[in-house]
Amino acid sequence: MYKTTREVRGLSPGDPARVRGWVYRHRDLGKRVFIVLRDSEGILQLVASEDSGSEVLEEARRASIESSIEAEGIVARDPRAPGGVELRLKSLRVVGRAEDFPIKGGESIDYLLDVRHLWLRSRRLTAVMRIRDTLFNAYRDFFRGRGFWEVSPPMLTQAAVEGGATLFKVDFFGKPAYLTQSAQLYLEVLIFSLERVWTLAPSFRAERSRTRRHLYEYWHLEAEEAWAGMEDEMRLVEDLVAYTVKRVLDERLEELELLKRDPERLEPSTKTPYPRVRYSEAIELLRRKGVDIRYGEDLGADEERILTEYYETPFFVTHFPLELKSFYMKPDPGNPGEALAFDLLAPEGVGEIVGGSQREDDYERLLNAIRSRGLDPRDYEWYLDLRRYGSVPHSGFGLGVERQLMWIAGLDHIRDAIPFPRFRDRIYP
Ligand code: NSS
Repeated sequence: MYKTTREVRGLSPGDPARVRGWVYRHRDLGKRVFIVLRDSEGILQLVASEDSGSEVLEEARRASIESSIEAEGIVARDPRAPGGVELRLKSLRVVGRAEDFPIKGGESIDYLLDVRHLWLRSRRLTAVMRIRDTLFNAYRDFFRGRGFWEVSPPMLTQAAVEGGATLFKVDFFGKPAYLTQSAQLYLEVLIFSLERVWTLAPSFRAERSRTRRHLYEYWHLEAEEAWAGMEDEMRLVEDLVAYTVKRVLDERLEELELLKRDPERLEPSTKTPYPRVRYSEAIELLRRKGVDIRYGEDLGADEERILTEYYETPFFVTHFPLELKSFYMKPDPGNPGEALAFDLLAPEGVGEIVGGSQREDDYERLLNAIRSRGLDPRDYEWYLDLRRYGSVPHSGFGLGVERQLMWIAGLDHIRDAIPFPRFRDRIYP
């Protein structure tokens, strides 16, 4: 039976153990060879010495960086070893010897992106991927606990949800089709039978802006609820985000530490409610800070970053001017120029991670909204049907998984929140 590096660290000196993994570091001191072994759980020092026998010593010399190896030895304490434990080798086998590994440290980001398939072995990216896994599990547990149904909307679609500018066109047997920007319209269909639904799937955006928080393909967590207003939806979103942050703090402290991410910064975000600020107030806050912005203008990344300086947890910006938002959003009955819409902004400069709203549930008003944005109502016939047959007040939201992960893991660029990022006009492996 093989043990993981983590399990070996839990053994006592003198215990035998078998391990396998990849060579993370290699140091040949002649009479002794030190190998740091990496597996999915961490790292462990292996030592081959004259006591191991000349064959083991020879094999240890051959074990170049990133070779895969199997080894057997006796656990010993050594304060100089990472984690204070090492394995004194009795046997060693190189399974797949690595050629000279192209990543040695200090390479440029451009180069590292070219070898992303190898870079993903780094401890830093491994830690991020492990946190990502925890998030995915936490999303599912949260929604199951709340009685939501998980559904599977399509990726190939016929119409825009979030505006035509970012649509990826696909040649669908000579006719145009698009990659989905959001599952929302399909989730709206499904609430008429299941009432509360959610999904976690890729969304695609042909973003013209190259920023550190935009991908062409990202993972989108979306939910939709019948009988829910904007306030209900905001409470759902803050509960979801607080729950998932708590799960990461409970399960992924080692990873956060490896990423030099201070858990104390995340702790306040495990508590709700999160602050709420109206768009009009946000404009005032920004103007007081000397930002040249007027009511009616959108909040860009820079404006969002300045707003995040006021809060140490995520916070909502609500009631945006209607014309800034998509056709499906319901106007505030008390203030018809504003949408019952909210964004959730993550602190520490990250900005928007969630966009949500109450949906327009009136047939005529929705039709007018579609027309007034220059969209073709024929493309939205089936969507309009939902308002013809038993329409119901409802709300929903979408969360960008990589955006949330960027914030939680303290990443300065979204590319490292997903194993194979699609950005900057490139498709890496
Ligand atoms: O455009 S959104 O703000 N809203 C929607 O798509 C709604 N139809 C969702 C819904 O109500 N069901 O996108 C939602 C989130 C946004 O807050 C970001 O966190 C993320 O999706 N997002 C992105 N992440 C990474 N890269 C790109 N390009 C991107 N665009 C949006």
